Amino acid sequence: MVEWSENERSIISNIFSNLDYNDIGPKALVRCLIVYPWTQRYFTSFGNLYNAEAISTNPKVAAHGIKVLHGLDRALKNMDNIKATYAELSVLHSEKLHVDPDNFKLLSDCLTIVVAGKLGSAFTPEIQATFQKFLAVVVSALGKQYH
Ligand code: ZNH
Repeated sequence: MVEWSENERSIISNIFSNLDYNDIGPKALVRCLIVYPWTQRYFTSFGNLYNAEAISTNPKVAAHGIKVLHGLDRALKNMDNIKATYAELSVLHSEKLHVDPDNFKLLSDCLTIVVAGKLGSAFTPEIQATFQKFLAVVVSALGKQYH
């Protein structure tokens, strides 16, 4: 099981309580779709994703970015049981959506970059390490139900 120090817990809850989901969620997903274009294949139902401009102004992409970011709330509220918390979402991504689990890491890296850009110098190495630890645990949990 993953252990969290009191300091790590407060860092994580601080980041999320100051996060503008409606801004950061879309930016992270947009960045992922542009930088790793093969991730677009899962979103054909979202319409026009022809270029960076189309991706960044697509309302369905924005809405989904917000939804995914809210998906992280579950981990936040269940820090000591992240694996079980994502069991159902892991099955969904594996069996129904057929999302290659490598993509979870790509999106989490994009999220880290966007959060870093937002926080600037407040995103200290210690905060970065804790945030990336948190995302790594989520990514691992989301990949757990793949066979
Ligand atoms: Zn995912 C969906 C989360 C990643 C793809 N997602 C989803 C949802 C959620 C999530 C919450 C919803 C579900 C329901 O409805 O029930 N994701 C998530 C998270 C993450 C993710 C948390 C990480 C971090 N995804 C992802 C990726 C991808 C995806 C990476 C690809 C690339 N998802 C997806 C899809 C879907 C989802 C496709 C479906 C959409 C629609 O709407 O259809």
